[in-house]
Amino acid sequence: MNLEICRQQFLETLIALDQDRGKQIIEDALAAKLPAEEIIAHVVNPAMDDVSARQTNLDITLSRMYIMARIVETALNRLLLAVPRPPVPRATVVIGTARGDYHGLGRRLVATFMRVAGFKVVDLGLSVENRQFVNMAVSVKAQAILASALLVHTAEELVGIRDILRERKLENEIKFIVGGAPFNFDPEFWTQVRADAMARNATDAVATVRQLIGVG
Ligand code: B12
Repeated sequence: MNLEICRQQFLETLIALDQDRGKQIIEDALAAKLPAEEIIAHVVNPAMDDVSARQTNLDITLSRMYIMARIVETALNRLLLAVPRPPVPRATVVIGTARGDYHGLGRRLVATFMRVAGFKVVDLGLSVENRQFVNMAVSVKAQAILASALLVHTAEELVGIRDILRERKLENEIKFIVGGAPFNFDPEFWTQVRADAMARNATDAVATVRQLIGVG
């Protein structure tokens, strides 16, 4: 078992909608001592990217997509238990998916990569109000808010986070970073929601947050 074989097998399993086999492939990969964070980065993430591209080309129906997403969720839940956590967090970030938006896989990948990179991550989950993002960031003294949106209209609403940060004079302490399909489709869109930055994927998210808040 290596990462490439594992990726191929996992993708075939998603296409075949075989939930039991999906679990087994992840167990086999962990048993073969492949590191959990590598499995996330080189197996689960690219398999999901492949599936997303097919869905965008309308090759996959929504009902099949639901089942695939559940296979990926199960894999992520298992792998998260195996990801090593650094003892002293570098900084704290709050992450969540925009209000009315129930796309969670990308957010969970970003959260995992941030944790692996040494950040404390407070994950508010799906459909988060703008005010909730800011209130939580203040209460845990977070240096950044990371907001995920996969639908154009939920992405547009994120501008409210900027308004609240401005109103409460928190713009110097809390950076605001966005990501998700609408921001990838239109590379200028993040400026419309007046974010401090966007990132295209989980690896770039880590680099962007590090740069913005000045953590090495
Ligand atoms: C899987 C999926 C679903 C699943 C979600 C399951 C789940 N548990 O998440 C289900 C089937 C439930 C679903 C439902 C719907 N979906 Co949908 N879905 C998708 C699909 C195919 C893939 C999304 C995904 O998981 N990608 C894989 C992950 C890993 O990638 P990602 O989310 O983009 O995240 C990466 C980056 O964007 C970035 N990132 C993400 N978040 C963040 C945050 C920050 C801060 C940063 C820095 C980076 C970052 O890093 C991530 C990791 O690399 C997309 C198509 C697409 N191309 O995106 C449509 C898509 C997003 N869905 C769409 C639609 C329309 C819907 C529905 C309205 C369909 C319907 N008629 O009911 C509902 C909406 C439900 C709701 N209110 O949220 C449209 C949105 C169109 C639009 N213009 O707004 C898309 C684009 C499909 C399409 N081609 O039309 N969907």
